[in-house]
Amino acid sequence: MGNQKKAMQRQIEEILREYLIPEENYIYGFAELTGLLDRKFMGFNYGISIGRRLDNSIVENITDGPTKEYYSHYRQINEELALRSGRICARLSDLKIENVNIPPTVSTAELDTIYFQTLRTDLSHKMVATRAGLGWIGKTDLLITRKFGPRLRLTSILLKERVIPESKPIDISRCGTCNICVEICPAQAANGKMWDISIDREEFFDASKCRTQCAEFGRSRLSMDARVCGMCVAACPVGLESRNN
Ligand code: B12
Repeated sequence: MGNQKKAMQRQIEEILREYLIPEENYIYGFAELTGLLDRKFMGFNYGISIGRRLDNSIVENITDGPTKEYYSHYRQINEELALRSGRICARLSDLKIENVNIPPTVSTAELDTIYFQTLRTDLSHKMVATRAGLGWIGKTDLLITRKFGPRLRLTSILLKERVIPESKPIDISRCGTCNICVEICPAQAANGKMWDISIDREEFFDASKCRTQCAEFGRSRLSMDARVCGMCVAACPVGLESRNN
């Protein structure tokens, strides 16, 4: 890679370190996405995956269902991710690095209209994260990272140019025989099958069962028209182990 691209790469890492603070709350990585994205992202074959950890004490209060505290926490983390990735994209544009900022999630209204049938949006942040080598997909379809387990929320920035360091994608699950999230899922949405990049979500996880349960918890526990649960996030032993990271 030419010196100019190497210099550009260093500048990108400096910008990320400047905005993704405090460092202990963030992970990020670089993804090669050629051939993996929706046509609407034509030409954007590279990505930056960014993960922001959730507060352990709030996650661990999710025992038999979501709490109001968890709901406002994950919305606050969405806002923080959107703000930080927005600022990073502005700096990348200053350097004439073409980029697309993909928002952390979609609204409940969009979930219930545009994405109602498929529960599939234009870009899977988890896919960018596995391509960046940040983690694998667990049995209840969460990204599991060594640093935070599934206790994180994600966002992604797409890039046109290969001004990113090489990354080592993770293609198969490292959950082994653990079935804790499968058993604790109140919707019984997972069948325990292990993920790898050749199998589709539907083969191991029923997202519509998950949504129905999330909606029911929104009504019964938060008196809100919200989709929230988090029991799989809280129960994962990799997340428990990650507390001291
Ligand atoms: C639609 C959606 C939902 C739906 C459906 C959930 C689902 N599992 O599909 C509902 C409303 C039910 C939901 C619920 C929740 N959600 Co939600 N949701 C989304 C949203 C907006 C789109 C996901 C999407 O398009 N899925 C389509 C399917 C096909 O892809 P996928 O599920 O992302 O994952 C597949 C690919 O990544 C693929 N893959 C991975 N690597 C590779 C590599 C290659 C080469 C290939 C081919 C494929 C591949 O493997 C996965 C399985 O097939 C994302 C935000 C986003 N844009 O990613 C947040 C997101 C997935 N949700 C998130 C969370 C935290 C939740 C909840 C825990 C929140 C809560 N409500 O309490 C629950 C439970 C989630 C669960 N166990 O999955 C986080 C996940 C963080 C993590 N640690 O993984 C995300 C990323 C939001 C964020 N910004 O952090 N959600």
